Amino acid sequence: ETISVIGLGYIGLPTAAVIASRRKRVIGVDISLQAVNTINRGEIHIVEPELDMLVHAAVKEGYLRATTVPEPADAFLVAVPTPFKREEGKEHVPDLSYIHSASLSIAPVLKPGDLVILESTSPVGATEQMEAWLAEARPDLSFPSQLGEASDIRVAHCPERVLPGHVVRELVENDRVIGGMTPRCSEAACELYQLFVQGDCISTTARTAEMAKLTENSFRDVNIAFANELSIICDRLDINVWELIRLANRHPRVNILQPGPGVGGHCIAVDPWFIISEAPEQARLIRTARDVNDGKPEWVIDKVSQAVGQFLSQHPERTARDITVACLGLAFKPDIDDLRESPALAITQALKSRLPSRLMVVEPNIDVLPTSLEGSKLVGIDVALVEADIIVLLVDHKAFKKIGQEQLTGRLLVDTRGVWAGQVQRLAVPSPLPT
Ligand code: SAJ
Repeated sequence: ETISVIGLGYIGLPTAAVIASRRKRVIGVDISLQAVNTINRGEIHIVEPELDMLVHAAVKEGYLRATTVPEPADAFLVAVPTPFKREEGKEHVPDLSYIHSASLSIAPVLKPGDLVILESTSPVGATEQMEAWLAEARPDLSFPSQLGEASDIRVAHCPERVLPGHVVRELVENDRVIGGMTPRCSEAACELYQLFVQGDCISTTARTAEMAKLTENSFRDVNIAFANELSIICDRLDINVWELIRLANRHPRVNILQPGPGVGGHCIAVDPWFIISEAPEQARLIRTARDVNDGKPEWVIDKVSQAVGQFLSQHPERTARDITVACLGLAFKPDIDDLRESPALAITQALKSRLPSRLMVVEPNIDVLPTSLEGSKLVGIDVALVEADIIVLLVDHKAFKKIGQEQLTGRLLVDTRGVWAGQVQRLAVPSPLPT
């Protein structure tokens, strides 16, 4: 049995490597020749703990091989990006072009009995669309006679749900929702996942599986929005939100998430739009949560401006030009190097263009600043702690949690993650009085 994984990114590559580690022959396919060459050398082109060893072993033992052109296999797992795009008047329309090109590329090598699984997070109806694209593009079929029960291949949606940073463990331990186009398809997909999944594999329809994935990430987005909204309310009322959440969470049925500078990454800030774009009139809470989370960076930028004003009123001899603001963290969440869709990066960029002050950036997980921050200084934490007048904590990286209170004295702090403000009452910049 040969399994092909289409798309060797953050989901596809770990999945290919885990299946290969079960001594199954895996062919990985990617449009990037550079990624393919890297993998075939037994190396990896993304950052994910434990993945390097897994890929190295799989390639060395001959179970994993990468290529840019699909080859025949018995099962195909499609793990390609599903971003959103702009379309006349609408800003967030799901972009299925990668699924479309993946379908066109595998159609010529499909044979009766093959299994095609869509793992990419997708809007409701995408799996049905993929099945149609496959049938249409197959040279050996007279479209559209063979869809659903009549199809000679089996098609299912099994959304990935692994947490970046814990992918290798979660791929094996998490339960899987398996949405077949028909019960026969679900059965075949379950059998495949049971090769490496220790969690339960639960069958449903493709549409329900699509919506389940979108629901999981929207649930998190709505709950983070609740925490972010609380942080803004508490700031106005001069209450420490971190203490407040700790206290409220002592209730047996309350479990509030943590506020932050906004929601980043390519999942939680994207997937709710797939629901909103299908049901704009009904998805009111989900849309508001998106707006609350997307509005948080601007609120943080305001807080930093207020801190600058406060600093200058305490030091009348200084000017905004000769004070130093240090931004701690650029990644979209702690202890990773991923800057994509990061609110910390967006805030730092805005501060760079709007404040006349000197800007220092601390991000222990990268070596070079992104081009959008050219001209700013990437410094170590020690330098920032000595030179900064205002410290803006944007990511709760391990290195920042170790900073002691004594290293912060005399500085103004804007702590968006509660690393310091969570420990001590009123360490955050005091809010102006309610107007
Ligand atoms: N965040 C907060 N407060 C919190 C939790 C998170 O502000 O209490 C922020 C993070 O800082 C980050 C963003 O939310 O900017 C998203 O981070 P995350 O750790 O919640 O999630 P992701 O995007 O890394 O991964 C999510 C996961 N989904 C859920 O937990 C429901 C993961 O299981 C999915 O597989 C992944 O999306 C995906 O690929 O869809």
